[in-house]
Amino acid sequence: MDHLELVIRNAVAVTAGDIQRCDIGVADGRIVALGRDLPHAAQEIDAAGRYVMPGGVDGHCHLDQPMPPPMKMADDFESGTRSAACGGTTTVIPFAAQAKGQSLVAAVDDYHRRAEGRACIDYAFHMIVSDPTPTVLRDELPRLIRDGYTSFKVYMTYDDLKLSDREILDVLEVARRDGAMVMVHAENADCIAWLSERLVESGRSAPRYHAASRPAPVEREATHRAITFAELLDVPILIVHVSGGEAIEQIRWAQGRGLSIYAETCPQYLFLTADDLDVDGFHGAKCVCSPPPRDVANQQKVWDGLVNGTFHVFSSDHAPFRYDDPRGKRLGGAEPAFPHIPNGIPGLETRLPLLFSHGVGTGRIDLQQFVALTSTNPARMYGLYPRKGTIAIGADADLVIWDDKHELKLSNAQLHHNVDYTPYEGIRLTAWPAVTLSRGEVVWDEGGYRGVAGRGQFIKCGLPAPARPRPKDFTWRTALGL
Ligand code: DUC
Ligand code: ZN
Ligand code: ZN
Repeated sequence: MDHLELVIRNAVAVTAGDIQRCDIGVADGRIVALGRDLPHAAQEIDAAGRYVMPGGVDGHCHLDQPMPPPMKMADDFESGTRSAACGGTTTVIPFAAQAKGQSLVAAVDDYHRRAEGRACIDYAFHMIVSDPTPTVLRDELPRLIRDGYTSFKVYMTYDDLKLSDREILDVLEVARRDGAMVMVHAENADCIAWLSERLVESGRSAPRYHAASRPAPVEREATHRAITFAELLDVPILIVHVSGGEAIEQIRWAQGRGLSIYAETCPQYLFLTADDLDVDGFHGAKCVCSPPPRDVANQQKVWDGLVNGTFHVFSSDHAPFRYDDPRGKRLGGAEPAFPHIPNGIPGLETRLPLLFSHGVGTGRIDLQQFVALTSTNPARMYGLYPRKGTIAIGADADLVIWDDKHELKLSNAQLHHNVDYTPYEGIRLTAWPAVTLSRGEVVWDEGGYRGVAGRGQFIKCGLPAPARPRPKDFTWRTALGL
């Protein structure tokens, strides 16, 4: 056995596959031994029968993403990864976003500069493809996929990011050929523009009308359209931040037809409703995100989707903007009309404690489902498994020791992001990480944040696990040579 640098004793080690009592031995930042009565190590942590899980993998968060000035994200790689670590996440995958007219390689290079020396936990990159020029499709995208950037997001809305249907098909064709994973933001841009114009013209410009401008059918239609594109090209896609029952119906319909349609949801669709945008003053802006939170019946449908396997990943979609800030929610005035309010809410640090407390703690999901949704599946989906997302010999020692008897009322004062609010203020929790370890080093324990900016490493992604040989069984695919 390798010389052990750290042993975590008396763990109840939970993976997506099983639960076992064991000690966990670590050397060189990796798990090298699992068993009872491991030899003494220089550093020992007694987990005392607590659950020990793979660290969270947040497969959807936005950090220091370039924005049209003066808009600015509140968290960079330093504050964002600090906050993630304190909430039990040990790998983040934010987005290198291509601006229209920009080379995709330049966007990735710029994003590396933003991350360099700042992260305290490991990170990989997705890309956002907003300008799929012939050069991007032919040269840049294939090269970047080979170089470890194997997933990218396409938008069906937002003027500065959205692709036409034809462009989405072009991008899916590359993903199919090279085995990449495409994440889709599914909302119908024209419907949103039309509804927003009507609402503002009639004086309905308060934050609560953000929800009215993007009702469920707008998401349902785009979800169905994205599924149709994936079917045409026979390529897996992941529909991100699914907000409620109507989009879920489309996804289940597609999954029932045997299509490889994967789905993600986020805390805002379990813990917020449109009523949270409909509060006194301008405070509703704190919950402006897209798609918007729906109602209690839709929250239940999202819980059902987590329980019954419709959803594969549970991410934060952390998109941090300060509330009381002209670069944040008060962009362009003290109370801007809803179409000008930056979309997005913070959630990196609260993602795991919220789902553990209200999912596992209430018996809705079990411990293994929790690990699968928050760590193992995103690691698989984005080609980081088994280095990340599990407790196994050879895996990175990214581990969370949970305190599942930790009663608290959530308050922004206890969080470590750089945002001046949490949309989950006052929610009661029953669990919080006692210790977070990143490659065997403690980055959080009950005494506080222990990480160091710059210790986090960039990790290249392999090809996603869902990629599989494509059958040639339908005439239009055969005609296209797919
Ligand atoms: N919606 C997005 O599409 N991205 C970031 C945040 C949000 O609300
Ligand atoms: Zn999105
Ligand atoms: Zn997002």
